[in-house]
Amino acid sequence: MKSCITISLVEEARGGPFVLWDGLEKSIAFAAELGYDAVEIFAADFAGGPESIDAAALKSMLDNAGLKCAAFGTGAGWVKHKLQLADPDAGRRSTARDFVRTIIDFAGQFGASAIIGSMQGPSGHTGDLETARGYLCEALQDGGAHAVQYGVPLIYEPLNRYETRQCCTVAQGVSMLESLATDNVRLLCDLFHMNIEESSIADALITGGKHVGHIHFVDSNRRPVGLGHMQFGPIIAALRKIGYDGYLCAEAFPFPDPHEAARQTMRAYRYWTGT
Ligand code: LER
Ligand code: MN
Repeated sequence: MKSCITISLVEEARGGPFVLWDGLEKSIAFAAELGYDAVEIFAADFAGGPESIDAAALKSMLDNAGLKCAAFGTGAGWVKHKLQLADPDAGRRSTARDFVRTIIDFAGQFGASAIIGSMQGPSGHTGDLETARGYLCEALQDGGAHAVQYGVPLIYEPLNRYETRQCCTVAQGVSMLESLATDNVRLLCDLFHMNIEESSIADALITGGKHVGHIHFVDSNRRPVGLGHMQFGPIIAALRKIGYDGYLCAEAFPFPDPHEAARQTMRAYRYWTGT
């Protein structure tokens, strides 16, 4: 398993569960200094607007630091533009899919995946559940097929019930993924959401099996690993049992501050993985 840490560039997401907030250059250098393998980036724009990431500059920052980019979040589509993939309005749905495709294309240059989290449709979306689920499946098929050209999967994240009415458990995620026309979508298992929704986090990871593609590594209270009451022994054992070799990515509140949260997660990562 490999270590990873989140960087947010989206001011509107302040207060959210992202660890580093100090811009790409400083955040990447700090992650490298602590020995992280990769970063996950939450950005507002990928298509050349004023808040857009410069791909060439990012590449050279990552190369200089010896870091990989594991994934890019798509949630700014919701946070900034109120776009979501299950919007009842066909035009808005199509704009939401285009936004996701832009991120898949951007991420592809880095061998990284795009993550569908809050873009799946929040808890308050209108319309009936089955229709909303159908729209989500269409979008995942579209995005999963689009990502094939980059040799990476699209990543789908079940969220807790207060954030979505789509999939809240790993089992629901597995059965949705198995119904898709593409096999290029994997699950993001966020331990914070799982702590709310699953009867056993370890058993749920076993259920996820080969579908597990990314982990948000965080404690029960969404603080960095070690600062809550999550039982990590069985979780790590379950990940080993399913042969998971992807990232354990710190997506946690920057508590008590971003740098200490990053250090705490790295200490916990080393402890639990024995590295
Ligand atoms: C939101 O709760 C979350 O976990 C993020 O990873 C998805 O946008
Ligand atoms: Mn998450």
